[in-house]
Amino acid sequence: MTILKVAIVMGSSSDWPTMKLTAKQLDDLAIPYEKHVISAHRMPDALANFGKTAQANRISVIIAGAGGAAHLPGMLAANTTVPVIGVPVKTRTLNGVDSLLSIVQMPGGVPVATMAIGDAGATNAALFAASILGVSDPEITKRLSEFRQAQTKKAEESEAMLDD
Ligand code: RP5
Repeated sequence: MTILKVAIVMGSSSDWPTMKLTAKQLDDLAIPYEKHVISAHRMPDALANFGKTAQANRISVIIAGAGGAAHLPGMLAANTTVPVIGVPVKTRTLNGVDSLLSIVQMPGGVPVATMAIGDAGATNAALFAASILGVSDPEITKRLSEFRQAQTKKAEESEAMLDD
């Protein structure tokens, strides 16, 4: 049987307003997911355990959102071969550039697929997960194609809305 579960993991409940967009996009594509708060620096043992058991728990893609010194996605990736998609959460101090650089600059050997800062990244993480899962699930690819077609139609129709 194909394993298709996604895990959304965030470093703090304060990341949820951003990561909620990932959940919404997965809902829209009818992709099942679970969500967890696991802080890399406050819950290091739980983080390692989550990574080490991810495959056995039938998780196919991990989407990890964190802000500031955002080591969560990288440390999850260090503990599993399940693909990890990182979402840099916007911060008040450095606008999320800190989160972005912390996540994107993984040394060679342990990759994290890094999305854009904030809301766009959270939405794209779900869409990227759908692309990964679609490799083995044609139904997900079909729903993803429909999403793209609807998006194209909306963009085409937007021209008619322009003011004089
Ligand atoms: C990170 O620190 C979290 O991912 C969050 O973005 C940031 C702030 O966390 P809180 O202090 O709001 O819990 O670990």
